[in-house]
Amino acid sequence: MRTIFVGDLHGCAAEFEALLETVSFDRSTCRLLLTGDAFSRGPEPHRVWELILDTGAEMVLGNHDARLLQQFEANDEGESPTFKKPDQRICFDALLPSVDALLPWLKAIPLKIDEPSFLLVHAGVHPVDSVEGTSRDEFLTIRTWPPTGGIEGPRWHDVIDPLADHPIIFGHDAPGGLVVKRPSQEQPPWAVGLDSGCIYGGALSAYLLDEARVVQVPSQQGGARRWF
Ligand SMILES: [Mn+2]
Repeated sequence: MRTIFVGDLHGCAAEFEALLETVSFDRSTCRLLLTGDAFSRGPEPHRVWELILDTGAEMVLGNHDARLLQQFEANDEGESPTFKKPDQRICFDALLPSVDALLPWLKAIPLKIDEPSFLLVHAGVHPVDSVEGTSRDEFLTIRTWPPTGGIEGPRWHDVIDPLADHPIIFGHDAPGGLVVKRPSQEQPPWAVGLDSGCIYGGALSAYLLDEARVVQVPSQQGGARRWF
């Protein structure tokens, strides 16, 4: 089996399909894993959901997925979900017809997938306390270290010691862009950050673990979709 990671989709289904084709994805021979933030903000959240079902993709929970889960849980309990931005309601409404399958799927998504050959998280891990000492909020949103709450400054992966033979794959940091950190040119990466800002007009990125190689397709969003 090949192992393929894909970065933050944010509803960019067309780019997801293009990337799957570019890497010759085949469900019978490939394991597909997503860095999270699959649906929110973008143009086609429901098409992304269909592609997740078609491909059998696994995923770690992103901060946007966590919020979406909260909204669907509120709705499920007969309460009114809270929408802080208009695009959140658009995404919720688009996915609502599939809520019976989507809600249990979202509830079951882990904060990390930690295996002998990789660690997959949405945002990152605590650079001092490592995986065991990482809080839920840090798995979902960590970016700079020391934490600033902003997008400027050194990142957690600028500080952390590499895990031996165990690359950390993550997303979340579109402002930081694609990250590929290697101990040396000849060695495979120990850190791979795959949020290359597809929703903001950047690119959608995949990492092929077995080939230790990044593959990208260009965004089709034209940089025009900015709802926040
Ligand atoms: Mn995120």
